[in-house]
Amino acid sequence: MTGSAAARLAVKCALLAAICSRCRALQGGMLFPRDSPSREVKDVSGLWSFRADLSDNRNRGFEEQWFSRPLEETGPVIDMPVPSSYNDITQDAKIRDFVGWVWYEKEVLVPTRWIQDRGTRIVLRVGSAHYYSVLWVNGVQMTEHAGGHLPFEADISSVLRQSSGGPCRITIAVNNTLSLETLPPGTIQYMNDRTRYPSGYFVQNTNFDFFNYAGIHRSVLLYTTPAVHIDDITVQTTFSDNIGLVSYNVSVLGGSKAAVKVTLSAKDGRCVASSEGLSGVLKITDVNLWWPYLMHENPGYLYSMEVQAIAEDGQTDIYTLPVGVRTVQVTRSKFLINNKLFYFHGVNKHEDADIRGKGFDWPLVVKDFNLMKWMGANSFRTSHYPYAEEILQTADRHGIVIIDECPGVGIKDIRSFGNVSLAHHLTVMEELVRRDKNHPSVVMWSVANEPASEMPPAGLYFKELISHTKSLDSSRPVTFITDSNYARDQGAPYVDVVCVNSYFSWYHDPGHTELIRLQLSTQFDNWHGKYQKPIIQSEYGADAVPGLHSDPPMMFTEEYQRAVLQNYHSVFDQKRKEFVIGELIWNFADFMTAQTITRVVGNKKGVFTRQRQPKAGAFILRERYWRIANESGVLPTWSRYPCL
Ligand code: BDP
Repeated sequence: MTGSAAARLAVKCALLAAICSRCRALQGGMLFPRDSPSREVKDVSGLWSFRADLSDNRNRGFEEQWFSRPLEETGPVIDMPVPSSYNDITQDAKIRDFVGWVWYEKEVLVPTRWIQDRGTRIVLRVGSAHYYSVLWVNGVQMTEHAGGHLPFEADISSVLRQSSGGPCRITIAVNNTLSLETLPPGTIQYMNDRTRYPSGYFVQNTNFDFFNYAGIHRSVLLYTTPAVHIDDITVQTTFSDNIGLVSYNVSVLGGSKAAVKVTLSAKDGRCVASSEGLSGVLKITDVNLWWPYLMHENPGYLYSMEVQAIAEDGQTDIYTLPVGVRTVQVTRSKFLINNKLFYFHGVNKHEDADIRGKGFDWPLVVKDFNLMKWMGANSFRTSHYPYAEEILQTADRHGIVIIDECPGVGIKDIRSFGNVSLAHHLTVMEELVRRDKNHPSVVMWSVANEPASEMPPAGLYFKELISHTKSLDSSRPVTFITDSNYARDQGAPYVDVVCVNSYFSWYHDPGHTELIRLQLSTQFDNWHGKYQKPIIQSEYGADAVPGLHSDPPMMFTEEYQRAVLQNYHSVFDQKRKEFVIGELIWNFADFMTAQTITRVVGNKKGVFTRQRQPKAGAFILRERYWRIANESGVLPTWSRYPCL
């Protein structure tokens, strides 16, 4: 990373140009692409051509317009799988630790009928790319997007029609530079001591520990809709006795007059309710509610809501949305799902695995759900950013409850509480709610993790952020995750549920597990005393290097992790009779971090290794979670934990 002073300035500009996010107003819906009688989906993930722009100013790709011709004509390319982070795919540390623009390209074939039928809209959708993306088709810029964890898309019909049957060359430039205004925030620091660093040397600093994996992390899809199409659907559900109510709103674009028909079918295909018009209420007699895993013998019940938009010329667009009927309610000390007490016994996760980094991977998703169900977990938090939609869909089907978190992690610098940051944070919450509002598994929004909420602007910042989130979705509670020091927290007055992270005997009083019970009880009493709100222990844990043992326990051994958990659990058991409504272990699995002296090839607080093998702590949790689930008395005998 060397270069002249001019190049140095240019690199900063090129990096920062990526994140001076033009916070555009959000337009339209973000329905997950699905096949239907009127729609086709074509997955164009797979192998893409790839080049990191290693030029001193990181800007050669734009100067030489790499998007204007095939990428391999402008220099050497390598194979890059999509979806995947690029960082761990090669043997090159420069690629692993790269900061700046990388270029992806793929030429795909588009069915002729899509092009010839002028009534067909062709949309290109990227599930997510970290962090800032610019998208071209056949050299024409289609869209840009700021934010590494949410989808973006562009209508590419007219560009494809102009190239009359020619190829569809998709180029995506992705920049992982973080600034004080991105979510998460970060800074580029130039190292100016010429006796220690070469000219132009810089590093990217962040205030979160997980590795800043980058690249195209989720599927790239082409899909079609008719010209007059269903753009968005919003459902909200409730019930009374055995009657379920689904209120819906549909937005149709592409034509002024379209008739809308809605039918709701049960799992066996039986139509249980129907309606007409852009909005309405569907009434289901003998409703099957959506229940969390371990709260009912038939969890995750989903209806299918088929929406038809019939244009004046008779062309019909059809979209089918899975719908779960359930309610969520918070009192001063309880969390209720379908009017029944719900206790979160679950995990915090990361999208993280060997080789693929944060790239979406079905085998990993299914394995993780199997492990969560094996250990009796009924919930997880999407720490510290929105996860892939397929993960939420899986949770819907299995009845796993989700706290859906936006990427507001590591907000520690006072400059990240300014108006530009707030505007972007509001936009990200809008994008998140727009994408995830219809998932029954999502029961709460989390707007941030451990921000420096003691700083003067934090109070107003969170007031605005939380009230905006509530205005986007009045049906779910809102929280943010705080650290254990209640005295300096200015966001807590605005949340519905207090979520507290604490690491007693780890970051505080390391080695002293005998202090956990006292300190944890004090933490709970202070928070509840001050805010009179239910509390979730949203993080707690200890690093354990798998296979490292010591008795009496010492830090970093499996025995120590187990001792920490057991001490926390004894306090949870007292306080859950009062106002503690959940416990989420940090972390489900070990995950990669930046290299620092406090991490041994990643964060080892997982109760599973990064390869998903259990440590001693996993068995402690398994026994506990099943015991708690059995207390509710609703479990059918076949599902009971065998040892109890
Ligand atoms: C917590 C953070 C989490 C870290 C954890 C740790 O919320 O992201 O990974 O500390 O240090 O404060 O293990």
